[in-house]
Amino acid sequence: MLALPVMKKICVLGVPLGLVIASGVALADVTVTFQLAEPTDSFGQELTVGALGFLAASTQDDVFGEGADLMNSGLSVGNFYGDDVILGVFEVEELGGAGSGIFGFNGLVTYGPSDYANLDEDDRFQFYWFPDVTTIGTTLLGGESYGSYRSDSITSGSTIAFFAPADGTTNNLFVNSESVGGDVQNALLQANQVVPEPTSASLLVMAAAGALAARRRPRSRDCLAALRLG
Ligand SMILES: [Ca+2]
Repeated sequence: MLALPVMKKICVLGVPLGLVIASGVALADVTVTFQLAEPTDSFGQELTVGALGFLAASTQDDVFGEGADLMNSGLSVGNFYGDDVILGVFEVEELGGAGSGIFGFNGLVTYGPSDYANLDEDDRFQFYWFPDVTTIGTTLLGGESYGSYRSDSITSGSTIAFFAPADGTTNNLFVNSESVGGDVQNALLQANQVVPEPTSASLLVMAAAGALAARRRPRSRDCLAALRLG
């Protein structure tokens, strides 16, 4: 019976049946089947099953947050860091099933035209992966190892490059390293970046805040003493 309202919608809009995708996906939604095969950690070793990565979009400029920009970002769909927003979170699995020996990310990203502020067609996409993060929602802190990748070119098997596709379209975005016969250099899929530790300047600010709090403490004790005396 679920099919009835959909059929009615098709008649009203005059849209060909072929444009209606799987249930739960509205006509104007963007869908991207994303796959990235054989990313590696900082040593060039295969990631372990369960390690997380995310696909992000930059909604207002052409650059993505890197390094310290990622500090305190929560690793969940819909979270913004600056003007960049996380569209999908994936975990490493054995692509092609157990025994294939090929590890990577694979999943579907779907969003509607008004799901994310300022996200428009042709906004840039970028993928990040975190060899040591396995819990969705993790807050990224200093010292976290990560890699990031995007390309303006459409690589083999893909229908789009790393740009937001048009509303209502279904797309493939595949990234396959040379180690699995793809056309992306292995070195580009190595996690060779680190979220920096807090700088000495920010530590000074924290120390100053601590000193201020310490100065306030005796005063509050004085108030308590005055209350008791009163
Ligand atoms: Ca940006």
